[in-house]
Amino acid sequence: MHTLALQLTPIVAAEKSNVPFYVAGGLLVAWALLLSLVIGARRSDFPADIGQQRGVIAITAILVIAAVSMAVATSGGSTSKAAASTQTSTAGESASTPAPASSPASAAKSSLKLATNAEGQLSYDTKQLSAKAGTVTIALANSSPVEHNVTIAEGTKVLGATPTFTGGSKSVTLKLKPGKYTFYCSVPGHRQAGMEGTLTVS
Ligand SMILES: [Cu+2]
Repeated sequence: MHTLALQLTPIVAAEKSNVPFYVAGGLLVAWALLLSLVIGARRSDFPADIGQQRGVIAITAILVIAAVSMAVATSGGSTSKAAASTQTSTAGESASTPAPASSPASAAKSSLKLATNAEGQLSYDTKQLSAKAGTVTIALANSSPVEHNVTIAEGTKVLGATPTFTGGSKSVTLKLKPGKYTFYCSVPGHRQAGMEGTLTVS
């Protein structure tokens, strides 16, 4: 019985601001002290029979339930306040989340158009191309009678190329990070003749 009183005392002390719980807990502590100090000290054979034992258990159970339910009832108020503030902060987060989610750089798609010289000169119509980082498609239109392609390289590393063809249009699609790339025609002699340029990805 001493043990019961000692275990309950800190709980009551921690909830002093809570009057109903304090009353219920105080009754429980008082009951435990009554049992252990008064009855237990005076009657060494207590509880003497099963009836007394059941009575003690019943009263103790009622007081424990009362104390616990008071604790639950009063802490329930602060719990719902905590839940409300959690919901508020969650709503704040979800409101700000779509902004970064809607603008990932890797989702950008760029479509570039490039054309060869229709008269058969060894040149493209531009020496400068630019695109957003992400998926980059370069379509080459070659209406000259000479076969051409467009090859994309980073330094000396070839990343991709269209087929070598004449007539119509062919394209190459690459995933590119920001940086400077070169584009050129890999048909022998064409790059040296001027079929090259810079692709800037930002
Ligand atoms: Cu060419």
